[in-house]
Amino acid sequence: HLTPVPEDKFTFGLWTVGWQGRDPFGDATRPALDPAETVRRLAELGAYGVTFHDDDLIPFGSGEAEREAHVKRFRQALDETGMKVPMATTNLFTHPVFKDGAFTANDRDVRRYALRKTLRNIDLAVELGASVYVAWGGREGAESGAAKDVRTALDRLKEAFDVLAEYVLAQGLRLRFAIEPKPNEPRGDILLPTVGHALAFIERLEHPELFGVNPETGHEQMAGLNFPHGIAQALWAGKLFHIDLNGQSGIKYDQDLRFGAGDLRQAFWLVDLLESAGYSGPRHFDFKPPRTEDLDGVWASAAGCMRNYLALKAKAAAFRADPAVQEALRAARLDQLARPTLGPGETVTELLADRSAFEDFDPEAAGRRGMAFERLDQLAMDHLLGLR
Ligand code: GLT
Ligand code: MN
Ligand code: MN
Ligand code: MN
Repeated sequence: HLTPVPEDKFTFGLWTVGWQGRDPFGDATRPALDPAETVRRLAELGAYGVTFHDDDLIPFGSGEAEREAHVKRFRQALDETGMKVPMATTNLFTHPVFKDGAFTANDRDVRRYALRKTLRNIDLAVELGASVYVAWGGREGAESGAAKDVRTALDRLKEAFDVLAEYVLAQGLRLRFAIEPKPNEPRGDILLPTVGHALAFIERLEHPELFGVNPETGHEQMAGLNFPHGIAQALWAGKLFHIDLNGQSGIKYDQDLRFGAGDLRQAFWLVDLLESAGYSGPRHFDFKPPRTEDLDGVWASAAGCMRNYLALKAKAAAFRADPAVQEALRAARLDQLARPTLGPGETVTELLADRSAFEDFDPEAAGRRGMAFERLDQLAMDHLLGLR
């Protein structure tokens, strides 16, 4: 059960294993990877598909003929291996033209260029079979107060997404957008910093039904947030269109560790949640094999992401199936949480008339009841540590 197969729906960004290890303090430590080769290696490891930024596949500034050749080579590798492309996205952050953002750059010509770059790659994404288009606004933000009028910038961000939605609808494309939040890095502060900000923003768009979120483990944790809770709210809202799985150890720079590294307990609860909720989308890894690794280390890191997911999936299933856990869940009254607070058809007038809800209720006695959460959580720990 620890050997990945395409049915597990594991996907990787070309930019993940392809990361050459350039960071703010050091040069690349690894050679560039050929996208077609990446497709083959990931297929051998048991992945289901790959995702890409326009510039991962077609180097920025390529001419038409070059562009065609890159796409052709990539498509050949996909056809040979059966690998899918469920998602694609736009690089709106590497080139200096995007130093002040793309859809919210103060310069209007930059914003128009960003829209054109995105529309161009949407056409390619759909041709390659993608049904989700990710929008990570890494440079939509600021380092200082007066530099960005945030309310106006949000108007421009809405405008951009409304234009993209209009395009998709007019062309009859089967494509939905997933907005990826991140609190900071590379900008000092980024717009739509968390899942919650993104969910609220989406409701202001002209076509909210076409927009969901692509939360990334480490990004929520950089803001000190509980990732499984954010994912649960996205699922609850019907907005988990995609997910970026990786690892992070607390509030610090974006570590992009392989999935399962970093906060292992949150990883466990996340897998438990995705699997019990019946999430059917790709399990997409957006990680960076540390720059200490050579190419063997890169593939070991990619394999580790999938192995850890499968291991946690087995652990979560065993946890849920354990009779002691089921009893502990009852003792913790999860079944009561599942019961609506008012009876079927009960009105607020009837609640007001119910003496047992107030006049005869004993808050002191209720306050003395233990919730039995510690025993339940220790059972989870025992499963995670292989003690059960
Ligand atoms: C970049 C970023 C990721 C985003 C990618 C999509 S690119 O690597 O750090 O979190 O998901 O643009
Ligand atoms: Mn990501
Ligand atoms: Mn990240
Ligand atoms: Mn990343």
